[in-house]
Amino acid sequence: MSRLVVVSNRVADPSQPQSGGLAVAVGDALQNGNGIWFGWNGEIQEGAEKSGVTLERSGGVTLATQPLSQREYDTYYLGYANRALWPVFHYRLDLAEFDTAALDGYRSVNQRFAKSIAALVDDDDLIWIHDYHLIPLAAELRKLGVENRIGFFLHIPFPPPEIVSAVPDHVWLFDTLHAYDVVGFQTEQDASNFKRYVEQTADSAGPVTHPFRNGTRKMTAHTFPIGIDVDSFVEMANTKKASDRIRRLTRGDVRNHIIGVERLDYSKGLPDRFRSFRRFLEKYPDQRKKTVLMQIAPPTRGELAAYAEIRTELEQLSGAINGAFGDFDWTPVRYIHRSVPRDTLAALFRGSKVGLVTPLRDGMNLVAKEYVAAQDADDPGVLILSRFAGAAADLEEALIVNPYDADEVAKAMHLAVTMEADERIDRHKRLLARVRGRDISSWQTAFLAELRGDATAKP
Ligand code: ADQ
Repeated sequence: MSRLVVVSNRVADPSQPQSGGLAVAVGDALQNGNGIWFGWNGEIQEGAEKSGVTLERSGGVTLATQPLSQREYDTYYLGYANRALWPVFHYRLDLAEFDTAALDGYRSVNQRFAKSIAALVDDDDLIWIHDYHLIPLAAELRKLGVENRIGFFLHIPFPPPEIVSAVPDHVWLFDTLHAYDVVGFQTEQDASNFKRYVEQTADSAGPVTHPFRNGTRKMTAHTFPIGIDVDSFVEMANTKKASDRIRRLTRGDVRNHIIGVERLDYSKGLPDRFRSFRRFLEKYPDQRKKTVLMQIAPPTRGELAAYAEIRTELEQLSGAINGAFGDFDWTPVRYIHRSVPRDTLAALFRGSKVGLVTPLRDGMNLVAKEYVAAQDADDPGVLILSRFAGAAADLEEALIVNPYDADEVAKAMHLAVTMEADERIDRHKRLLARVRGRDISSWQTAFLAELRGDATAKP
């Protein structure tokens, strides 16, 4: 029987709580079968370049992992994936840093992973590779003679060609995508940016008969918007433990809890969000003391300067808001720097009148969908969603905002905390139908059907 082999930079233990969208989505996708999850085990070890693969079973999945050496971590992971590709793909050329040693490290880790995977797969296994750390992996596998069907899913945005072509060696990098059978994007906009990039590069490199044809292999590019496991979120938000938590959260004078939950990352727009909340308190003084912004943001990639800076900036902003507006009995911003178990998150979402999801750029954003799923259908909260999150292409009944515009976001906050029940119920009903319509299982089913070459299935 053919197995599913998922490959991602980081392999996470599916039995532990996760704070990254990819870890959550992939963990859920693999639970259903005799799958293998290959990737980095999160450890840095001397001599890792020569290490073998460790296999272990966890939560119904075989985890196949390898450590990285310090040099690989500094170049492949920090240097190229997160100092060059992550900012570029999030439209932040100003933060991108390119250097040859980082690119070399990126290539060599992809080569090393390819050798390990080639030794692990059977001929009829499907290989599904995830995200920007591993773009050239299929090309390396092909060089080793792996002829399996291989798919790639990009969890983050694909920006317009005018931006991605600033990456040195972009022609090499994106050409390796042609080694896949299927390349998946989150939104139509990402897929269309990619098609435009391919057409423009092909134009400058000479005529081609088909933009996605490379030798004998035909790659197809499609949109597969990622979703969540809706029922498990609904269930988590409905337990007795959840209602106890909500009761504790909502006692006292504060009626309006506004919640934000994300990894601490500059793409998530947290400083702009804090400034918008400040504007809300300035413009609507009657809402002071009744409203609290709870921001949960565990730090990630702390070794990178851009991440350390944003942490300091947020601490200053929240301190300034609390200093200027707070009182003995009211702290306007509660800022928590750690991962929270998923059932606690579900309860916090349900107990919050407003879900504030305002990234400056985001591939999809699963938090927006989780917030909707966690609501009480008879008394739901309101989702405020950035137009620059992939999720906004679908979740039309959210209050869609421009996260750079503090006045607009402050106004949406006011509208959300004062919205009548009928309108909240109506918007939530439609949003929940959309979240259910594109859940985690339809995402993986559509992608895998396309990867198997099943002609009847269309994304
Ligand atoms: P992320 O950038 O990590 O994912 P997101 O889609 O919001 O962003 O997923 C985050 C996940 O981690 C959610 O399931 C959330 O509940 C969880 N999480 C966040 N903070 C947490 C905390 N403090 N404690 C516990 N859990 C926490 C990337 C892309 C996204 C894309 C996903 C999936 O950047 O655009 O939606 O992959 O493709």
